[in-house]
Amino acid sequence: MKCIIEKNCFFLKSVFEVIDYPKDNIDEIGFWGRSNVGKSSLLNSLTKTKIAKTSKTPGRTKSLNFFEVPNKIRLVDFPGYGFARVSKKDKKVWSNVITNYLDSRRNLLCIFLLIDSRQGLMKIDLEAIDLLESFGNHFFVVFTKIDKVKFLELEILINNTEKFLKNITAADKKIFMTSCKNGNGILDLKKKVINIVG
Ligand SMILES: Nc1nc2c(ncn2[C@@H]2O[C@H](COP(=O)(O)OP(=O)(O)OP(=O)(O)O)[C@@H](O)[C@H]2O)c(=O)[nH]1
Ligand SMILES: [Mg+2]
Repeated sequence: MKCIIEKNCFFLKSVFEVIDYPKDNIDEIGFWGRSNVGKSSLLNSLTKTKIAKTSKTPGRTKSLNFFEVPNKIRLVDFPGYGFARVSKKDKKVWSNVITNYLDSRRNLLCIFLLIDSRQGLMKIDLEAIDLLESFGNHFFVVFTKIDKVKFLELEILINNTEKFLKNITAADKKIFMTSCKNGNGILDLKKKVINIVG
């Protein structure tokens, strides 16, 4: 299969302020999820490069990082959430760059919302889903690190998540299961990206 996102995807820019978004309207796909869930690793696996910096230290990616396949698509690595929380009781206050991007970025096609398969949907993930739902951002749940979880547990995880997502209008029915460690599910996700890009 010829894959447009492999190899010819390059780092464009890191954006901390709304004013610095790329100005042209190339389509974009966002990769979002908790700190350390594996966003940058997944981007590297999809593009078969090492363009996105990965780290064992949560909260490494603080900006929106734009990666571009020239004239085709941009993959956007989001800052991870759930790392710096004001207090456990408070609702998450999303940064302006995230809410503005989700709310008003016209060329944003969809979001891949990454969930650690060892934990499943956590409260903070539900808050992220609330935000996506409120802005009407079409999103796919992508479970990561499935190499760390037993097959039976994965089945339960999928069933519970499918049930939950039934009531979320913005959520796609398709759930992806991935591992960057052994490559499981990466091709499936890549096909989806190619399909979305069209
Ligand atoms: N076992 C396993 N480890 C993984 C997988 N994907 C990522 N990791 C590890 O998880 C850690 C975090 O990965 P990153 O890709 O940096 O996570 P991130 O979501 O970009 O993190 P932030 O940028 O801090 O939000 C690294 O140590 C990765 O090697 C996977 O599929 N399986
Ligand atoms: Mg990262």
